[in-house]
Amino acid sequence: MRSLIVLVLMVLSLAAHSEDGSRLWLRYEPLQAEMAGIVAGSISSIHADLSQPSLDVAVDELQKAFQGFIGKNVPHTARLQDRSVVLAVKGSRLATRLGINAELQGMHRDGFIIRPIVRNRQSYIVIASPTQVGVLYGVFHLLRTIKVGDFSPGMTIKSEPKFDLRMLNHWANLDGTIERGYAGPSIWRWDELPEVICPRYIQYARANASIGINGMTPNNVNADPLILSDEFLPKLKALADVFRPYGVRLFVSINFSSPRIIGGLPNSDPFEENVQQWWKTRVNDIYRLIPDFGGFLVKANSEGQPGPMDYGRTHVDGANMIAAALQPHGGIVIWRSFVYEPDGIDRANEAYLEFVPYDGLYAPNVIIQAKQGAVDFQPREPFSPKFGAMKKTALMVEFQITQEYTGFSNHLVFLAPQNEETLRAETYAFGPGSTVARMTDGTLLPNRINAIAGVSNIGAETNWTGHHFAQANWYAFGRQAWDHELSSEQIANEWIRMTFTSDPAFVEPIKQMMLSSWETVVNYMMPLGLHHIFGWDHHYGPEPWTDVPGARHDWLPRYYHQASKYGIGFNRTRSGSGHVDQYNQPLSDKFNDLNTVPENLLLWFHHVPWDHKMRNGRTLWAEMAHKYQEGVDSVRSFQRTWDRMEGLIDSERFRHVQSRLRIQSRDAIWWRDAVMLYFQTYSGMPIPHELERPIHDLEDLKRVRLPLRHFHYWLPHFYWRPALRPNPADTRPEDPSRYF
Ligand code: GCW
Repeated sequence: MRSLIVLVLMVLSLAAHSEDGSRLWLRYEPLQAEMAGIVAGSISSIHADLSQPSLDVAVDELQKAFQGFIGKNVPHTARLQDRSVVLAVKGSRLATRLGINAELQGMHRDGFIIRPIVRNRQSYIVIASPTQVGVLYGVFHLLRTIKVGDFSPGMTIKSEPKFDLRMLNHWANLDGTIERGYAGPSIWRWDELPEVICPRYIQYARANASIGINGMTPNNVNADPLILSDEFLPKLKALADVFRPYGVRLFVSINFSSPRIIGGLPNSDPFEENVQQWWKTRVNDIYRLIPDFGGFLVKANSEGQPGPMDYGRTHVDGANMIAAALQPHGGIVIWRSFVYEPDGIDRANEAYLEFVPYDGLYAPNVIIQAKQGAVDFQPREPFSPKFGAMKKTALMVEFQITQEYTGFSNHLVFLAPQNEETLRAETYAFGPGSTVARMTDGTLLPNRINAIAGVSNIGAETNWTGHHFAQANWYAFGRQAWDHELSSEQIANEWIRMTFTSDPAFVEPIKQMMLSSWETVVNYMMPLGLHHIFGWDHHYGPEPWTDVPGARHDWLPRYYHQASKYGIGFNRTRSGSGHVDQYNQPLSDKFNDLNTVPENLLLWFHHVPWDHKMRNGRTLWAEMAHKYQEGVDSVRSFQRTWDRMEGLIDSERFRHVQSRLRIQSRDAIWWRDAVMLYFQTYSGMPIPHELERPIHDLEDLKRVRLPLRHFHYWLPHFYWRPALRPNPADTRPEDPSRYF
């Protein structure tokens, strides 16, 4: 009796936690009858002839999946059998016996083939790759095709990643907080490592392997030098050991002043021999513990971080010095180009001015990591012109998966279309076809390191990312890093089916909702090329009016919107900051000319009068009003769409998403009212009468204070900027339970 009660309790507790989002897209729920029949009929066992860590993981994954999919234990057999799934690594006895080595010749080391082979009247589904990790990728691909409904036992698939290094950057601090993290504290428990290996680390590595992510930095780019201390190296080793079977290589974000701060040297000048020696020795120490260590990610001379310029040296001097220490071990330096010196004319120009003149001078094991846009991760930015300008230096894109500027984990925003827009953007570096993707994936600039990075959105929350739909952004980044030609639609389709259900009544409307969600957030936050009109520091809500006495002008919204009674927008044309000329022709002319600039970037490149005539005949002012209203209307339609889904999925996730959509809807109205009412004080024009009226008063909205204490984890780690100060004119008592 007692054991029965225990069993019931176990089942109940399982049920209670089963749809909490912790399983991500790796939910192996029973297949629909037809696919279950096909799988059960074509797969009877698993065979892999050598025991290697990644193959063991692969076998385990297949067994788990088939158990869930068809409710059957598919055994791992010592011999080939009819209807075996066969896992073969190039050059192994098994691969030779199957005669598959030739096909793997010249293939990317992470690539794989899935195809049927018939021998002696037995048929197998073979998953083969040049490496064991490649086989694991093939296994995850097979499981995806099954879940998405594309599987047939006769199918042949050959897949290779477009980027060699597909990595996540965690902006997690060593104290457990995460800069710009919205899903709870960090999953890295440094205080417990290396002794305690939290099971989440394994799940993390597994999830990354399932989408092809093969590199990561666990710590913030605003880096604590302690990460390289004697105390931390064994902790790093423990993580690297966990990740290795899943093909995820460990990198570390470093602080340029480490030699001085933890090495006890008088300075960290890259020209000093003892500094160079310090890096060499430390790097050797790391490789002794972690032979496949990836290298360092560096944020230098940016936002208060130390760097070579502190000693009158250049980015090249700094990057190449560290690269020299890593080079003998095959490690690389990923040097960020997110820099913007104060007092320039235009922040958008800065990184280009600091980096492009040094094109070609970086060591071969240095790669420059540039944010997708020229300023920051704004809701919409044109791609950074550096991607079309640096032809002799390896360059990689940094996307932001965490939603610093798109509503945190409160707003449903599927970012794949944004990444897609950047990756497919034409730079014209070598004429048409020189897209950002092809400039960085080794196609147009071969023989260089090629890579892509995303700033991770995961934290310790049960569902990993705060919002269930934010998981899709982690998923999409991995899929796009593997293949930037995949469409956002295909990625959404896969993710929905794996994460929720294959019921078309759910898949189709939710796919449409996801695909329009990025344009929606652009509309209700910053349409028509508006940018950086966020609240000071938190970057969540609207504060186009913010003024912080003594702050750098390029941290304040007014610098970006430049609104006056005459008009609005940042003049980056030849009569303004000249930023347009950092782009190649014909883009520079196109952006420079008011008649040809894409209207969704109008105010990014131009300062225009309020009554400027848009191509649809509306005034700029009216068009802005329409865009904001469109944004609000779309979120409301998301709410309606979502409510119709009740019953098609579990109530746990249904309710969670429903409640976040409510916040998003409220926030969209907040944005619309705040921005329109504020700019109206300049334009003096009425909100078009066919549109909804504002429901707030501007003065009330100006008094909104975010309940910061509820958002501990997005407070930046560095305290060199003035903290949010209460508005002295604000006499209302603070009510942290509401925004306004
Ligand atoms: O957008 C800014 C963020 C900072 C971040 C910085 C960067 C890690 O507001 O929090 O710092 O970018 O990318 O370095």
